[in-house]
Amino acid sequence: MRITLINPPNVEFTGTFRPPINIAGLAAYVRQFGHTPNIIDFEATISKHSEIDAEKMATEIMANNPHVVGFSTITPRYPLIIHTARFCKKINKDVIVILGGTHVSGEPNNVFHDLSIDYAIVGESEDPLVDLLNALEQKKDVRNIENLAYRGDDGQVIVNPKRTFIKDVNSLPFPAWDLLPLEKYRDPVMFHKNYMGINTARGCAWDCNFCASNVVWERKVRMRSAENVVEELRQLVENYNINEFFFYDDTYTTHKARVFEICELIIKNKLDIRYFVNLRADTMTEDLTIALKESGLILGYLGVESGDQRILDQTGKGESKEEIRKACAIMRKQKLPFTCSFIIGHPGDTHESIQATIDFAKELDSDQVKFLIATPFPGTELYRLAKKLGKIEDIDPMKFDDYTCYQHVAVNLSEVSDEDLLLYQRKAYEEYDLQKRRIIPELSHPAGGKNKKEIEHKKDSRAYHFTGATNDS
Ligand code: B12
Ligand code: SF4
Repeated sequence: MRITLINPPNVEFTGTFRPPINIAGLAAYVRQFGHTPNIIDFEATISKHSEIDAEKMATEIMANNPHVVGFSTITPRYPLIIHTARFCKKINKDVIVILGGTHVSGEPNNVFHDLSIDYAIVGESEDPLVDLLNALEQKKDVRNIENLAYRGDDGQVIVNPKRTFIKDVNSLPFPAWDLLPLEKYRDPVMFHKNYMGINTARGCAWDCNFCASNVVWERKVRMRSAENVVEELRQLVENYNINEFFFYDDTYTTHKARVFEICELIIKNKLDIRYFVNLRADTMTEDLTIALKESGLILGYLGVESGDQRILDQTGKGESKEEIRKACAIMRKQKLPFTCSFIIGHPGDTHESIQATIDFAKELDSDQVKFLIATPFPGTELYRLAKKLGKIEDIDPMKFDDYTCYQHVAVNLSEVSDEDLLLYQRKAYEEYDLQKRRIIPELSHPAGGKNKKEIEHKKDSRAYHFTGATNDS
């Protein structure tokens, strides 16, 4: 079967493009079973909001005459996917349209409100996708395929039971890099030239109330071996001349022994690479920081979430402010740059607790910050809470484009108003910037010449970095 896998465009523009290794992995997988995948990465090719045109996208998708079109779905992109799918069906009513990814895994019942969607696959999708393509090709009944969601005869959505997870994640093929527009993957702030994403594990052992990781991976962590990971890096360095990487793992530092092994192998194999990863404060130790830095880590991303211990406890993060302070001190001592990410608008967040978050951000003095607005993504604890409180009872799925964590308060679960949450978000960036200017004397120098430029660059960095980067470990 010919299947075209789609990464829809970002609804906020950040200047960076993240390689969709999820669909590149699926492409590599289905290819092993004789199917013919291709990938269209609209995130990489559409660079302005005004360029988003669902009809044009559908025309490009259908130009390949696929049997199946599969959209990777994160929540804010859902409405655009529906518009595009409608046009695909208009061009060829027989094309099969399927959805997969975190959004559909969280609320499969909610994705069939439009007739242009034929099937959804929930959770880990490699084997269910092959089963679906095989069944469609052989014109067999698809209704017993595990992980499949579909519209039953009476219009009712049926979600089949899930199959067990793939046991050995080393058995997965490397992503189909040959199907990606590799020259497009640029991140002018982080990296020097083209870079690639890599996943060294699936799942996260923790269970934070705002996080959507467990929606797909159910808190089960499966790790690739150090050898397997370094082999993927080696192939990218040697065959594609890519030396810069973003490790997409939820929490890269979960198992220290494996991290040490990967670091050692990178050095032993003389891989000249630079990379950045998501960390957890309570996993950071001095020896680990040194090993990471020596093997090429240029930035660690730390999810701090709140500066108020009561709120922090409520998120289920399982960390204390003291542990976070300690991790930041270690990274500062070892001169490892790091980003701290915070959430404003947690359930129960008050003016005081939000101010405590802003103050904690200033105290931690990370190299960069990110202040997100709390958003109840389908399948998360926050989503269940919002439902329980009756805040999303009659949610219109075509309004999911508000679920960006920036510039919108999709559902307010805090004790302060929507307007105030957005004001606090701005205030947080402003106060952090002001402090940085005081700390870095050359940046606080009266405007003019080089110094002014640096300040502008700093601001730009934030805009790039903090409006679309990824994870929140
Ligand atoms: C890279 C990344 C991005 C990239 C690109 C996303 C992309 N194209 O996939 C960028 C930087 C753009 C991004 C942005 C955002 N992201 Co993001 N991101 C990630 C990250 C770190 C890795 C994704 C990945 O490759 N995972 C590994 C692969 C193997 O897993 P997977 O994507 O789930 O894919 C599997 C299945 O879901 C399925 N599948 C996926 N696609 C498809 C398609 C088809 C057709 C089928 C059948 C199956 C299928 O098959 C795969 C293999 O089994 C995840 C964290 C995570 N752990 O996944 C967050 C994550 C996906 N992001 C998330 C969020 C919240 C965001 C933002 C909404 C908010 C923000 N500011 O961070 C923005 C929104 C941007 C926008 N406005 O559109 C949430 C998802 C919440 C949701 N319901 O949408 C996640 C899960 C983080 C989290 N822990 O909560 N993100
Ligand atoms: S926020 Fe981080 S630590 Fe918490 S569940 Fe998500 S990935 Fe795991």
